[in-house]
Amino acid sequence: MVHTWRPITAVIFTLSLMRTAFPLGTEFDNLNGWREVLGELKLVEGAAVLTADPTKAYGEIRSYMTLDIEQYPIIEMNCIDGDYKVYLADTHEQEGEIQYLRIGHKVGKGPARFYLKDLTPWRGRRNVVLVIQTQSSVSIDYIRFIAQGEAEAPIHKVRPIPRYVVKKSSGKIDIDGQLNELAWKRCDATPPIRLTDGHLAALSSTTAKMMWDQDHLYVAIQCADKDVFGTKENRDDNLWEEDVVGLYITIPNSPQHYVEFEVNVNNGMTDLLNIKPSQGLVNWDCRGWEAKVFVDGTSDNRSDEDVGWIIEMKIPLFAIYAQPLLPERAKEKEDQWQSRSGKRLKDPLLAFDFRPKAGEIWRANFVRIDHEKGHVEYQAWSAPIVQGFHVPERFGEILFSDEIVGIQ
Ligand SMILES: [Ca+2]
Ligand SMILES: [Ca+2]
Ligand SMILES: [Ca+2]
Ligand SMILES: [Ca+2]
Repeated sequence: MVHTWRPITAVIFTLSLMRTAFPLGTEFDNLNGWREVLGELKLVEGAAVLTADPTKAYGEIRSYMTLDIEQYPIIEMNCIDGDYKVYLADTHEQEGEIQYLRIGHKVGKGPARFYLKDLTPWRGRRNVVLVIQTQSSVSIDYIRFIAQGEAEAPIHKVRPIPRYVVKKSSGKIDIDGQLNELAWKRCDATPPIRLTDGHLAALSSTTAKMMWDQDHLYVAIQCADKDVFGTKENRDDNLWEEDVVGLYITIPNSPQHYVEFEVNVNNGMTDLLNIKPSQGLVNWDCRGWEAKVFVDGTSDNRSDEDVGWIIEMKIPLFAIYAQPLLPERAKEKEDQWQSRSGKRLKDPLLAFDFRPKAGEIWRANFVRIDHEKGHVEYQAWSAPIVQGFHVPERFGEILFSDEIVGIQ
């Protein structure tokens, strides 16, 4: 029987909207009959979401599985009934300028390993995708990534949830995009946040700080950025289509509801109330939210080299804890109150104090989408690991402390 190879790229594993690298030991199984599998394949421990679409031609797919080729020197596959070729492709350049590196060819069924040799010119590339070209009859049983010398590759560990201690501000904070207040100088920053898989360091560094006082949460985010990019500037624009930073906050007793604040380089501000993951009510506006952006560079010239941008903001705590979905929380409090007093209140949200207490933990995440001359990077303080940013169960923890910044 004479086989004919299908035109380039029978299957590419893609992740829509974001790039992800799969941790060592990640194994894709249940790929039998992958022709029909167009939906999601969830991997163990939430490592990633895999979407296989063998019908699509290469150029139609806009985002790809990213491989860290330093980390995965061996690709092991099992092919049930046919031949296949395996390539690496570099998609860093504009579409149409994709480079291929053929790394293996297997004829006939059975498992095979592909050793990534002579990768010198490919090292350090960050847009490497895995391309598997098959004949029409092939089924892939599994694909795994194994480190050289580690045939028994350890199952990856899910990134732990980070915690940030939010201390009290030691003085007045002017929301002017300058972090020259003593309190900011004394306030600890997060380590540079990583790509959304939680493993790869970001090209453009992002760090965040938070403080609070009786009524407000203060947030400072510092973004290194050689290509500060943004055209949008109106309230509630789709800022996530350009350079943007975001902050998600959820509160106790309301785990699936969270507020979202987005700010871009032109001081565009977008706020939403998410009633469940990715269902944001953009009409929700946070009264009293202030944000000021300082850009060290030019957001209207992409040919020069910029330094970065800073976001300083102040969020009224009331607007978060009294957001419209909180009546459940208020009802709980009111029921307790009624059982003691025998009365009911007209507006329990106003009557009870929902401010965070010292020792209380809320959930939050800082995220960033960074465009840099055609390359897009998705970053998160607490790695969502699965697709997209809207994974409230993966938000980090912010612990409200009575301690004042800079005072031990
Ligand atoms: Ca300031
Ligand atoms: Ca809004
Ligand atoms: Ca610029
Ligand atoms: Ca940028």
